[in-house]
Amino acid sequence: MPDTARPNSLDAFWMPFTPNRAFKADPRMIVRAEGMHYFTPDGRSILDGTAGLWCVAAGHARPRIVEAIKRAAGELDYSTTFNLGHPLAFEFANRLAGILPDGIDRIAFTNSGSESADTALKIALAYQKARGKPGKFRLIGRERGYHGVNFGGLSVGGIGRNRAAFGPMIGGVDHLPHTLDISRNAFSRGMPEHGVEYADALERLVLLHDASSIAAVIVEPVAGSTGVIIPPKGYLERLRALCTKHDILLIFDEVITGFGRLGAPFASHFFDVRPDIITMAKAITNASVPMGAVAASREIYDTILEASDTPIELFHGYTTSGHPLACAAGLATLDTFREEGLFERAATLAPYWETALHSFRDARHVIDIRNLGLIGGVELEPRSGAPTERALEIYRACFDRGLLIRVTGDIIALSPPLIVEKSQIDQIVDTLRSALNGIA
Ligand code: PXG
Repeated sequence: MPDTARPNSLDAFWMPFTPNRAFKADPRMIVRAEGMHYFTPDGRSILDGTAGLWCVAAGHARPRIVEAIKRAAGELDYSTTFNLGHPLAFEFANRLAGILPDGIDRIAFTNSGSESADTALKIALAYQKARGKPGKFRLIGRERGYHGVNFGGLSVGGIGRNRAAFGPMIGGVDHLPHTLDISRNAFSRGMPEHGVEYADALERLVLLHDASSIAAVIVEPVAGSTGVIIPPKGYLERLRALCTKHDILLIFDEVITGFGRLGAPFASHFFDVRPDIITMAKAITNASVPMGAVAASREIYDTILEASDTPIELFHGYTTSGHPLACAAGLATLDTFREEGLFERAATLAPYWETALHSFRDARHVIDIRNLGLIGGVELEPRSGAPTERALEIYRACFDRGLLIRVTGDIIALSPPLIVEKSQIDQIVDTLRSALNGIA
């Protein structure tokens, strides 16, 4: 076991979204990863059923990506992209433009999904001002939406617990209803039949606020963090049509759905619905170096540049926007995806994945199963008086049996790396079933 596997103390690291007291009393450590697996300090292998945190899409420690990062670190460790260029940033933006939907190809780099959400919201506001409509300032999110933890994304986000401690949020925000409707859609395979009309709530917000005050709507095409909410058939199309009708920008947060998760480069391709802005992060570098990005339509970019009465057109950016190591990792990630057919692989595996997941239909405690591409959600009945406990026990039981899953509330979320083999899908399902059978 390397020394780093035995830190002297766990006190100093304030862990994110973690019950720090409970974790530090009973820690679980990871020291290495390769392909589909993590390894614990005592050498146990853990099958990664969640691609890290929806992000290690091409599997762990892929040699091409590792080499690219090493090479970049030795060549150009850092150079600002404020008024100075380095080739990798332009090259990576060009390559991303090549896999994004046509015309959504002006790319700003960030360092995370949260920064991408806030960047996208700011671009939407700047665009409305640039086209002479500064009164269009409202931002519409959705209940149960997750757009990270910074104030913009938090404000349009729809997870009460994430917002509760942090004051009034930014002004001028409203929310659409979420589309999870277990009473009508339980155990749907793929996109649920019922709920297209949830999009019509935008008409009500337009009546309430007037379209002349609304800048943008932001949604995840498939909501991940709040427990895998698949859009009802026709919902995204209707939302697009209503945004167009009322001259409102549509932002797709593709931090989870981007980079092949549904079997196409982006969810925009998969659903054949064209937003005006796409945010991404996570798998953009296979999570090997932190990075995010925002792709805006040419119309948005050109409008903001042409309307600017100052040399700098958009007063926004981060010290490490377009960091050389991240760009190198991103380019190598795209190469790996292309060589191994990973943009399409989820589409090939989706039928097997769907059948495997829905084998839980009669398992104990299971009240709904949701799937699309290589995403799966298994919702459990909460234990009476102790919500979330059952799912947490399942999480621990799976880890002890050599499988990493993700739980949120009483929902199990699954999103294996796109390189997963069918036998490993079987292993995920068998392990989860034995964990479900073993708890009260
Ligand atoms: N948008 C979406 C759609 C996300 O899923 C973010 C933005 C924020 O990304 P950063 O890089 O700032 O974390 C996310 C992040 C989970 C889980 O358990 C999901 C995320 C983060 C942590 C946990 O599903 N998604």
